[in-house]
Amino acid sequence: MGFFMKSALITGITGQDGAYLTDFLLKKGYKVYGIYRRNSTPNFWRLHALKVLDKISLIPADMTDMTSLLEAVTVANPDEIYNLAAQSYVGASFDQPIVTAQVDGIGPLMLLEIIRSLNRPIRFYQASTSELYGEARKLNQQQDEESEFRPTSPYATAKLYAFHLMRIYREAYGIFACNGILFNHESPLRGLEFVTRKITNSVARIKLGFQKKLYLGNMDAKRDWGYAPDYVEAMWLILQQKRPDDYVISTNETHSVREFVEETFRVAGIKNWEKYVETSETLKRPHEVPYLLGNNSKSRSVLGWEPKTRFKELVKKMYDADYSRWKKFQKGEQFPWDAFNYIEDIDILKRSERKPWD
Ligand code: NDP
Ligand code: GDR
Repeated sequence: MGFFMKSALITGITGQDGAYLTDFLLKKGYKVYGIYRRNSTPNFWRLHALKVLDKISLIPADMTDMTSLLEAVTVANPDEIYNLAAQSYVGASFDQPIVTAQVDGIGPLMLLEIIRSLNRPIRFYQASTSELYGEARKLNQQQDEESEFRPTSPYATAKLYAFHLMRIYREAYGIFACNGILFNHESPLRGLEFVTRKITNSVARIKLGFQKKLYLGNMDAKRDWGYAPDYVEAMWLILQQKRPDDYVISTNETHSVREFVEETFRVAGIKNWEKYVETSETLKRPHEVPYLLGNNSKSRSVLGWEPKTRFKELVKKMYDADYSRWKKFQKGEQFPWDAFNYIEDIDILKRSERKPWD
């Protein structure tokens, strides 16, 4: 271990961004610690896929449990904390608003309080989100650090609470706390419930004959989709600046869910995509964010960051990865735990479908 080796503590290390950030920080020479939740089934497939599981130290802790968080920070004694842990699925936040508020809102507060009480110069990155903009009053405009926040979900509301805490703790106590306002970012390691991965996984299955239809909700929603490995670099850059601040991280391009579907079927070489896609009312959200388009001028000029991967390349990377997982399964080479479409195969009743007596 080098004398000047920096250390980082990552919450949410088992998630998409946690895995890529781990890989990135290890390559920068960091000692990486991560907190993980005790589950009945281990959930390390992403860390395993990136071959980093044996290079990190894991500490059991939960974002709703102050004692375990304090233990994690004390044991890791980090120079930097990246708070990526969250109930991150917007749709689920309507079903579980209270746990979402605890994990996504109170969780970051507990970490800030720990830093304050330990009185150590720990730099803190908070995973803020373009969902904060919500239903903007000014339609179809780019969003930057100065744009208005009008959240439309319990998820975004909890994240907004945490967003303001970062500013307050840096102004009140001088803590180096920063928000990365990241627009959607995707990858082959994205969770299957998110629309991009649901689409690429389903189209790969359709191509190979494992699935007949793809069911979607609102196909008109527009998102500024980037590539997760590009975005974790921005998280790190945000904590390397002289002063703590907040930054938008985006590609400055927007596409609809329909365009994502069209492009995936095109890459798969399947014509007449409409034959395979149906929309379902039950997959629509009680309240929607219709349009997201970032303006990353500040991060370009201050951080020197820019996205490397564009929309078409992103779709292709994701589709190719899912196709190859299912192809290996077809050849009997491996069971695709990382592509198993449990959401399609399991009957999960949404709150709106349930009768009060169910
Ligand atoms: P994921 O859903 O892939 O990962 C979430 C992580 O949080 C998982 O490691 C999960 O653990 C962990 N977690 C959830 N609840 C708890 C808890 N109670 N205690 C401890 N850990 C918990 O999210 P992403 O990697 O995509 O996103 C990372 C962060 O960035 C999140 O905060 C998200 O809200 C935010 N964000 C993401 C964007 C995106 O497009 N990906 C855009 C903007 C913001 P487990 O594996 O056990 O479930
Ligand atoms: P989002 O991502 O809500 O933007 O949050 P998601 O991929 O879930 O939805 C994007 C858009 O697609 C529409 N949609 C569907 N979404 C899902 N999941 N499943 C469907 O079948 C479907 N059909 C249409 C949605 O309504 C929505 O408009 C992600 C998360 O990573 C957050 O944690 C993060 O903060 C934001 O991105 C930025």
